[in-house]
Amino acid sequence: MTTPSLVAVLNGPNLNLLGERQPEVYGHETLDDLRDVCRRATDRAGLLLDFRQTNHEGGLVDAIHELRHTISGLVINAAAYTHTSVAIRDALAVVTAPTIEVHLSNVHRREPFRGHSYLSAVVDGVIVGCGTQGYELAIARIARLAARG
Ligand code: CA2
Repeated sequence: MTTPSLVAVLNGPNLNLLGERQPEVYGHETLDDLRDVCRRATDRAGLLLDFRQTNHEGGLVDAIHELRHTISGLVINAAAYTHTSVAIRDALAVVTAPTIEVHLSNVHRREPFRGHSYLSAVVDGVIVGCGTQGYELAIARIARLAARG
């Protein structure tokens, strides 16, 4: 029997506050709820989940380095670092597994600075404005791409 493939979901700064503030932007679900959403999605797809959140840029870079050889797919919401971080972009650029950038909110309907991502050019897909369902969609996409080999 083969071991199921691993999908990592990485969340950046302040996403630990989900559900506590700005529900009109980010919804009512908490980070634990988001983990459950991702767990159900990976279970459905027959994949294993590694779900993390950090408030630190280097923490995201370290996690990408640690995971890059063992994952079959990566979902990343780098939160505010999306709009600032060349370091996270450079780390993602060496990941060979399918990688999907996700944002809960529609970043293009918000302040202009949120419309630019340093990450989008080095990932395989981008999902914005679909709330926590965006993570489900990203995991389904990774399952499809991983099955193609
Ligand atoms: O829409 C997204 O998922 C974002 O990545 C969320 C980031 C924001 O900087 C990006 O532009 C778009 C912010 C995450 C902060 O989340 C909070 C949740 C509740 C209360 C306060 C912040």
